Amino acid sequence: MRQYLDLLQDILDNGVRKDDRTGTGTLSVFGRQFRHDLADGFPLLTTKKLHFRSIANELLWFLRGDTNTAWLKERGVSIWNEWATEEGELGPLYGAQWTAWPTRDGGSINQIDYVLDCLRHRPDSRRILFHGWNVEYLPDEKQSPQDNARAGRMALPPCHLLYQFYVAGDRLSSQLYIRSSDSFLGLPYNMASLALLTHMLAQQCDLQPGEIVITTGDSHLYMNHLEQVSRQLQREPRPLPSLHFRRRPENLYAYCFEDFEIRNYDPHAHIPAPVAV
Ligand code: THF
Repeated sequence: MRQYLDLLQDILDNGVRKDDRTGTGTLSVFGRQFRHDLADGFPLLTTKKLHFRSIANELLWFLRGDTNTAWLKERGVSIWNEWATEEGELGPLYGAQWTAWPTRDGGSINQIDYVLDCLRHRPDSRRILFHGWNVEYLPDEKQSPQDNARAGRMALPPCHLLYQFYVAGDRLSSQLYIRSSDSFLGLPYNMASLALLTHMLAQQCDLQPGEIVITTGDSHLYMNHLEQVSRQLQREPRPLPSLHFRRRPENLYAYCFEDFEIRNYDPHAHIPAPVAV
């Protein structure tokens, strides 16, 4: 995960001071990419302890098509609370667009099923992707996340929005485009989440996990994360953990947190940082 630390250093060295929607202020660079071969281990950061329970349950929640925080709360996951209404509603973001993109006839399209079908029957396709940027449901930028959710719009526009898959031989690779990358808090989550999804799709489609590629647009560090970033950069990365499945669920939607086992995760201590809302 040297490349992740190199990106943090790159932003510190080359970042331009920019204001942002949350009023926190950032250092920002534009357009970066890094890759990781899943054969070299599961990309869960070792230079600070990450909450794999939050990462895995968030992905399962997306795959449920769920956009209410209640299911996450039952599992002790609080990472979406700040943007939700009192009823836990977030509007039609991630999970809704992934599994139930609304169609003009009042129906919906499950983009994840489309990806599964491609991987099984047309693995050479150059169209194996799903997308979260449904312009009709983007928030009104003048309103709060909660008011947008109440009006049936997304509380936040998707940050990680385009997922593309690629099969060569029996190896499944994936690439994720992140338009706005909170590089200290969000990016480590996105990286582990993409890796987990790639492992799950590979297990379901009888493929081997290949590489993950992450491409970031506005790649920033919040001004109130800089001290934490310096602390992290002083740490030496440790060997990566590995991911094992305890069973093969009958389909992609039947996984639960207990199906995943992270072995040999020996990170440096967690570094707390405030999330910009
Ligand atoms: N907004 C901002 N400013 N950054 C983000 O990364 C982000 N997201 C999602 C939506 N809006 C965002 C929410 N994802 C944490 C991690 C991911 C989040 C939100 C918050 C966070 O605070 N992580 C802590 C631990 C918290 C926990 O696990 O309980 C950490 O130290 O990693 C990115 O998609």
